[in-house]
This record gives sequence, C-alpha cells and structure tokens, in this order.
Amino acid sequence: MRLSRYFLPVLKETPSEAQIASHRLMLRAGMIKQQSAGIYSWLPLGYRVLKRIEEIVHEEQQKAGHIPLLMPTLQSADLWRESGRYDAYGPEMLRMRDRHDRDMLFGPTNEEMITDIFRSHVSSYRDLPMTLYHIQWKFRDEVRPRFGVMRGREFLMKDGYNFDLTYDDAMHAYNRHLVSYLRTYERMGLQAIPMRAESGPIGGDDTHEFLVLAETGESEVFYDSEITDLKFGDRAIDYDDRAQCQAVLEEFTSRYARTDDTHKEAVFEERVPEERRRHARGIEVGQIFYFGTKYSEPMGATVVDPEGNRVPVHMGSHGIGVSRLLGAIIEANHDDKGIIWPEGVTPFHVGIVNLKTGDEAADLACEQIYNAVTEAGLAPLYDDTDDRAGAKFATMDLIGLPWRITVGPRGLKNGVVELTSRRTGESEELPPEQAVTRLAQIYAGKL
Ligand code: 5CA
Repeated sequence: MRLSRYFLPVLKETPSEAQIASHRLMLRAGMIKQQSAGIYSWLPLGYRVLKRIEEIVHEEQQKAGHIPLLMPTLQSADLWRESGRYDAYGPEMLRMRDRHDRDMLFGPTNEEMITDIFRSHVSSYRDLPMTLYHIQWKFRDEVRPRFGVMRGREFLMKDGYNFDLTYDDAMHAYNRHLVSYLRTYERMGLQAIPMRAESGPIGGDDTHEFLVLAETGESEVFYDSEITDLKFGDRAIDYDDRAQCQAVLEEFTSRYARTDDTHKEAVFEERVPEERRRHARGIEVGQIFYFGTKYSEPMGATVVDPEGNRVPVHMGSHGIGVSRLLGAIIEANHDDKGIIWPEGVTPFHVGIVNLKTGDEAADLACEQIYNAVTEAGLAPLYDDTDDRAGAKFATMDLIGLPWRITVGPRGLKNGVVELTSRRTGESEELPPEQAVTRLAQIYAGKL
C-alpha cells in the first residue's frame, strides 16, 4: 500500500475523551472513529488488524476441529423465552419490534440460537461430538461503555458452542478450548492467564476467564507469580488426545489464579508463599464455560444415545473478545511514541520511508524494495508522500509497524538502506536486497 493512496487519518492532538493508552493510540493512529457511545467505525488501519485477529482465531479454532458458521445479529425473542432468559437478561439487552409487532433483539450472545440450529438437524449420538462457532457482532447495552473498544456496546466476539453426549466428552471440549485459546493468544504476542471465575448470566459450574495483566484492566486478579513463567510455545498437540489436553489444563490451572469474584484470601495465603502472591489488574480477553443441560433441556436439544434413549446434550460455550483484543494488545505493547505491534498481528509487516521523495535514486530503490517485499508474501506500507522525514518517522512510530526500511540518497550512494526495529529502536545498514531477505527470515513461521 502506498500512503499517498491510503486513508490513514492520524491525529496530532491527544483526544481528551481517551483515558487509557490503547484508546488514545487507536484514535490517534486513525484506527477507529466513535459513532456513538461504545459504537465504533473501523477505519482502514484498525480494520486490517481486526481482520488479522479474526484470521488467527479461525485458524486455531479449526485446528482444534471446531466448525465455523454464521448466525445473524438479530434474533427472535421467542427463542429466548424458551430458555427463560428473555426477561432475566435485563436492560443490557437491546430489544426492538419489527413491522409485524414481533419482539426482536440484537444478540448479546447465541446459546439459544445455536441450540435451535442443533435441535433442528441433529438427533443421534453418532453426530457427536460437535463444536460450532462464529465470529459475529454482539450488542450489550453496557451501563458504562468506556476505554474505546475494550468495553464497547457493539463488539466483535468469537463464540463457540460444544454439543456432547456425556459430561466427560463435554469436559474434553472444555479442555480443547483452553488449549486452543492459549495458542491463539500467544500467536498475538499476549500472555493470557486462565483464571477461575464466576459464570454470570451465561450460567454453569465450570468456567475460566483468560486475563492479560495490565494496570488499566477492569478486572481485579490474585495469582501465584509462578504462573507467569508458563508458556505453551510451539509444542505439538493432538486435540483428539484427551489425556494430553487434560494435562495442559492441569499445568495451566493448578496454581492459584482467580478473579475477585472467586478469590478467597484464606485459600490464597494457605496455598501460595507470601513472596509469590500477586494482586494486580487484568483485561478479560476470553471465557470458557461448561453448563451441561441448562439450554438443551428446556429447549429440547436431545439425541438418541447408544441404548436408544433420548437424552439432552451436554453443552458449553466459549468466547473470545475479538475487538477487545486490539485494546489488550496495545495496552501490552506500546511506548510513549505509539503502538508496537507484535509481528503476528501487525496491519503491515514493514514501513518503507522514502527520505527524499522526488529523488530519482530514492524513488527507484523504494519501488524495488516495495516489489520485493510484496513478492516475499509480506505487506509493505510505503510512505511516498513529500512530508518531512521527521513527520514520516513520527507517523511510523505511532502506527507501530514492527519494522521500518529507511531509504535516502546518502545511504544509497554507499549501496545501503536502514532496517530498524520499532521495539528496540536498533538499526542495521544493509544492501536493499539483504534487508528484504532479513525481513522474510524474521517473519518466517510467525504468520
Ligand atoms: N456466550 C459466552 C461465551 S461464547 C459469552 O458471551 N461469554 S462472555 O460474556 O464472557 O463474553 C466473551 C468475551 O467477549 C469476554 O471474555 C470479553 O473478552 C468479550 N466482551 C464481553 N463484553 C464485552 C464488551 N462490552 N466489549 C468488548 N468485549 C466484550
């Protein structure tokens, strides 16, 4: 992409309504525009990151054997009357009427609708196990929408639902989700810690939230500091191997880690030596639930089991806050100049800065680098405008591309360009072809 033909409305001023770094930086970097409280347009740069995050979520869900589909945002109230949640959900639910006076709502979550799809088409245990998921916009009329996309009213969520014959099968689905979530967040450059939590309006007994530690997080958390040393890494996993998935769950959840809803000071003190006790804040980027037959029983989602009996299926639901993740990633990756995207989610892989647009040699070298980067399967953002060098650097630092190639007439006389890391600020002078080769090596295995 050439900057002269792109739409990147960066702001010089710090918007006064933004209280936390990620919100401020998303507005300044021209990623989002607020349309009303808690409702945002995704401008081109923000949209690219959102799509990238969706892509990673899709890939990791499908590796775990989960099946994508797409349900609508608008739902009929009748479905929610069947589960008994229509009245129970309260003022967070946006309710409306269509022209035939039918009660409708903008879905805050999809347990009822997915249960309806399941009961219409599945009737035998032979079709199980099955996990269906989608990535779709939700609406929750939050009392206090704030911090930009962190607590929106309209927000993008991945929500997945497992259908299983037995409790044990459903727990395997729970464990599979836990493993796939660990991998998903790590690919985004985040450490998200599973913590025992409350189930709230979704219901159920077993539930873990995934928290990214951050001072600006809305959740209060208590944990054993040893937990921050755990990393899933690139170990191999067989999602059909129950013992292996269970072992990962135990490894990542056996140490004390709870949100304030479930925290017990006495248990904390008994189980964790004082020097390892941490009390901090975190951003909830996902939650997994097992709730058994809470929806399948009232809504008649049953299958015929091997003995010929009709039994309600065991279910769970599993959410990732896709749009919230942008905020969480920025909270964990920024400095006073701007965002520092982890390589796995960056909107462009490299920024090319032409120090002297109009200089024949510089223009030509930039074009060649642009083409070579593109041919290597990477996405460059080329600043071909005639802004001052200082302004170009400030924009690149603000939008946070992990790598920058700086091209100027002086370097070119010596046959070199500069490759700079946004995170460390370190630069290396290299011939243009080698800079591109280096980039390709850096990104190999990260995309
Ligand atoms: N149906 C279940 C799981 S599929 C469910 O709705 N779970 S949830 O309520 O925990 O939401 C899942 C994730 O969505 C949360 O962990 C959080 O990351 C994100 N989320 C929830 N509310 C908001 C909000 N108002 N703004 C942005 N993200 C949100």
